[in-house]
Amino acid sequence: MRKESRLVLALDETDGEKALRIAESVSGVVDAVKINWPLVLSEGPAMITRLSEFSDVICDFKVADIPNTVRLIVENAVSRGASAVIVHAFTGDDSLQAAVDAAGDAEIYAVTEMSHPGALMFTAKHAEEMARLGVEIGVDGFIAPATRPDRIRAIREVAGPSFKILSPGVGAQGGKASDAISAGADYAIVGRSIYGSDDPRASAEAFAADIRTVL
Ligand code: OMP
Repeated sequence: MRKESRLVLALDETDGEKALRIAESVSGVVDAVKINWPLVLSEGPAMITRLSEFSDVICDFKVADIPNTVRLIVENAVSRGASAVIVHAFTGDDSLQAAVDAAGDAEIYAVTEMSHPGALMFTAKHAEEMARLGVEIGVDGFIAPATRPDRIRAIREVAGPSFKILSPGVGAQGGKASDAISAGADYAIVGRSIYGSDDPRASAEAFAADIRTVL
């Protein structure tokens, strides 16, 4: 995955043509496009392939299942052009291992602590343990919350320098991209504040400029 602007677009727009227009308009400004169930359920998994023609595509399916089902989902996403797949780590070692084995040359990112307030109930309490498991199994990186930069620091401490950290929760959820990068994230993930704005490219450029202030 390219590492220039350190910005990933979370394309949760559900109108397929609009989603493609936005992705094209920000290409060159963002390093990758992340898609999630809203777009895939409304427009079909062919969106993975269409978007992969002009960007690295991260399939944020937050896979949380038994190893065989994890394998089937990851293989399918990668065969359609995904460069990376996001999976939950709380499923444990065998499911996480299945994801890594199925990914081949694609990357696996494991969710540690989620960015929303409810994450404090369960995922936050085990975030470091999940990061340690990810390191042992050999995932490519972790998802850690821009809404709590101190928690990005904690995950970075466990993961060390060679694992990537992608950080959502910027903009609409209240986090700041430059704070996430300063705390140790490699990339900030931004959704509504870019795809929901009147000028997605200008908005993406503004986030990229904010990130540059701390590089
Ligand atoms: P916005 O809040 O619109 O910027 O979108 C954030 C994106 O990141 C959405 O696609 C979320 O599903 C995703 N996300 C989080 O917001 N919090 C997390 O803890 C994890 C993710 C994710 O895995 O990408």
